[in-house]
Amino acid sequence: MPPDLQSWVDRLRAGDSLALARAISTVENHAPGWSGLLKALFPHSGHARVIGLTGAPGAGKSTLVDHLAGHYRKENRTVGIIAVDPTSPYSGGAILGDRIRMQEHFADPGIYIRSMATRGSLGGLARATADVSTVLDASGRDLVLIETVGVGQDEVDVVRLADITVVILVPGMGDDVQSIKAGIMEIADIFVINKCDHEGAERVEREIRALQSLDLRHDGWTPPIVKTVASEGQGIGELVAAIREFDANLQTGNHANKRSIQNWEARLTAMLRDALLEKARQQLPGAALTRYAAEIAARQRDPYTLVEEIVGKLEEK
Ligand SMILES: Nc1nc2c(ncn2[C@@H]2O[C@H](COP(=O)(O)OP(=O)(O)OP(=O)(O)O)[C@@H](O)[C@H]2O)c(=O)[nH]1
Ligand SMILES: [Mg+2]
Repeated sequence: MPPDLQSWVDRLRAGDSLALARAISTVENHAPGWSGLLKALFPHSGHARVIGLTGAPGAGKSTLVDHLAGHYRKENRTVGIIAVDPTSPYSGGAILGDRIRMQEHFADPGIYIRSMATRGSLGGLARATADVSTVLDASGRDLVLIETVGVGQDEVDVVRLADITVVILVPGMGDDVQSIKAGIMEIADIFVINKCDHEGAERVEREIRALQSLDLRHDGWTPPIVKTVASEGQGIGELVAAIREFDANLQTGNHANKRSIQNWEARLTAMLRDALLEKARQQLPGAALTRYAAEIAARQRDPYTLVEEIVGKLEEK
């Protein structure tokens, strides 16, 4: 390993937050040296618990993350927070709001907070979040909390990489459980009904129970439902306990290992797809895809032969 890379890695692992910030930016932007850095960091990862929290815009994710982080700090555990904020209509304000709310933590080196809004960058949001999570993990953080708005496939992919997935629902807001994608329901290890100070929490609970009776899971775990009023700090202890219990269950009966293998298979597939696509793009002359598309649309060319040709050329090299 080049000596400057080695010293970067050493500083990062010793808790140097500048080295950490630089590493995260490098990895997020695929800046020069990103892959060498991840190769060097990967062997040091795998120790953090990664908790994904997802839910509709404004459901109270940041408020919950804030309380969880505070709780874990009291237990003297270090925390990394990734606020994934890809949905442009909310991002500016939400990130600003998060910043203000999190300000009290800024003085605490045991909490590192990073907002990401990288939709459209190379390889997509899930890839970038996964890599940033690996960097935080390798830096020795005990917990990595990932907040993401649960709306699209990208977000589902983001929380899929977590060890523990918390889905946050709220009463009312036309945000019935039915309208939440089945994909998100399936990946929930723990449900939180936040804003229980509003009316309708029982209805949300009934709807979750009804869906659970369809038995979507294969590991025998029935996701508990935790009711919170995050803005008042109510129910945080229960949420921490639910996370601990799920974690304990995960550690028994090879569940953690199975899940890890499943996650890596998905991640590996995505990495391969990105890398191959990137390679194909590099081999095609600029704007070739647009020109091919025009030819295909005019039926001057068929896409099946074209794809075979492009992939064939990749194989030759
Ligand atoms: N009444 C009530 N308000 C809450 C509760 N939890 C959070 N809020 C408020 O709801 C608003 C949104 O909370 P956030 O924590 O920013 O929600 P979020 O899900 O992170 O929002 P985005 O990141 O913008 O999607 C804030 O004004 C919170 O103070 C709750 O339990 N009850
Ligand atoms: Mg938020």
